[in-house]
Amino acid sequence: MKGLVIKKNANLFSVEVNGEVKDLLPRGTLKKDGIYVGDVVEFNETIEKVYARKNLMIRPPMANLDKIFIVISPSPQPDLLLVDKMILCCFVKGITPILVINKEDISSQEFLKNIKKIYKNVAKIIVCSAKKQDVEKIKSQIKGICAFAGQSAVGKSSLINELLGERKAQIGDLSKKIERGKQTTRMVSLFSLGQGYLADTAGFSSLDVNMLIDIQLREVDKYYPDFLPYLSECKYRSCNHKNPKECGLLKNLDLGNISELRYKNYLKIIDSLAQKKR
Ligand SMILES: Nc1nc2c(ncn2[C@@H]2O[C@H](COP(=O)(O)OP(=O)(O)OP(=O)(O)O)[C@@H](O)[C@H]2O)c(=O)[nH]1
Ligand SMILES: [Mg+2]
Ligand SMILES: [Zn+2]
Repeated sequence: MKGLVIKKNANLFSVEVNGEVKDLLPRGTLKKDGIYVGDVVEFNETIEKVYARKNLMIRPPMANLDKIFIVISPSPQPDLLLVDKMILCCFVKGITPILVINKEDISSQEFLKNIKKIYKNVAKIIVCSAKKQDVEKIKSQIKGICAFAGQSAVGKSSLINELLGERKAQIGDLSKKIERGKQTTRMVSLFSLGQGYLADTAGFSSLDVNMLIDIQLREVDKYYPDFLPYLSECKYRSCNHKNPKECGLLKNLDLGNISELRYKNYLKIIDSLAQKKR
């Protein structure tokens, strides 16, 4: 039978099939380190094999992510370079990024307008407030396997708590108890929600550019949906987007079709990737 791994606890895996959950061990030849939450597995009495993955994240350890909700807020002020790195990482891994502006209750119109202007051609944008229990717009976007990301204190845990309600509260108590006993690695669980699953972890608070190391520097611009329509205007296919005489991006930056911030962050990301490759 085919099922979805929704929890990993030491060597035991919770596998869901048709709404039913079975706790299973991997068969002898299968390494437990080779099975992740989010994996689709074949099983009988034990887990027999792992089906091919769409993607894999190491921290938090999860496979087959479909969507990441990247959370920002007016306070703490957003680190938009981090946001751009996360968005790039999503596109490279085939994950749909959704930009969530939390703390609407303390957001100025100017702040909202500014963020929408920068990201309107990049990702879907949701404005919400965990404090006002206004999370329906997120819930309706949950499809497939979803997780949250974002810098500290933007409200990821508050949003997850709001979405999971009592189910999350129980988990919180449990993990605290375990931690007091002995040191534990952070567990990831998937909760069935909306039309998909939500990971109970808010573990993507920073992002390692090492994850992007394998992509060619010349390919990075293809993962910018806001740049894509203008790339054909560059004189050379291998344009480094720095020479105003030959670059279509710079031309459209001047025309106001491309965000200056997105462009500047793009150059920073390219530079840091180039340094890592050296
Ligand atoms: N005004 C306002 N405050 C909020 C809202 N959501 C969360 N907060 C507050 O923001 C602070 C941080 O929230 P957390 O949910 O802990 O943030 P986090 O993103 O999980 O932070 P880390 O776990 O450190 O990554 C808390 O004091 C929350 O009460 C909101 O919608 N409006
Ligand atoms: Mg948190
Ligand atoms: Zn160019």
